[in-house]
Amino acid sequence: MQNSRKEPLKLVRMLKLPGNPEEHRQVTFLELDDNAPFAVRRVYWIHSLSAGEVRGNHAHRSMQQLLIAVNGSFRVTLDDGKDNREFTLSSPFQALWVPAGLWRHILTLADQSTLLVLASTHFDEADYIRDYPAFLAYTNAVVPSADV
Ligand code: T46
Repeated sequence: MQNSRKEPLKLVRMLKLPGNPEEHRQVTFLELDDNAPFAVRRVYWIHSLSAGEVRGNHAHRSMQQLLIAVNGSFRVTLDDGKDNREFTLSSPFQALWVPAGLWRHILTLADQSTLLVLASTHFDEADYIRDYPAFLAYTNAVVPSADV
């Protein structure tokens, strides 16, 4: 099993991306074979965001993601139905790996923020759980697995 549904909150990682952080000729890159924890099938970006704007408020059944604040900053809260962890995304040199099975709440902290998302699957509305009580029922129904 590629992505344990048992304790996905423990799998969350902030990855440091390679690049040139010097003031001139700044660049960040991600060699997909080496730096991505899954095969990337889709890329999208959420842009023109204003401070205080909230995105997310849903979970994915199977999709994994890397979240990168290419501009501005975000507070990302990940919730497994029992516990939660908060992360601040404020540098293009960071990527937050979000495994499947976590409720995400994404608060924009600065005007004109842009969040780049690398996803493990094509778009499929059936992969979303957009209702929190339904998410809690889903997490409680997960059969414990020894796989990671
Ligand atoms: C996520 C967070 C971080 C598509 O048709 N195709 C796509 O690839 C995407 C990403 C969205 N859509 C449609 C689905 C909705 O009707 O665009 C509309 C807005 O999407 P949503 O309300 O899900 O937007 P966010 O910003 O709350 O969530 C998005 C992603 O959907 C989601 O996977 O984890 O970014």
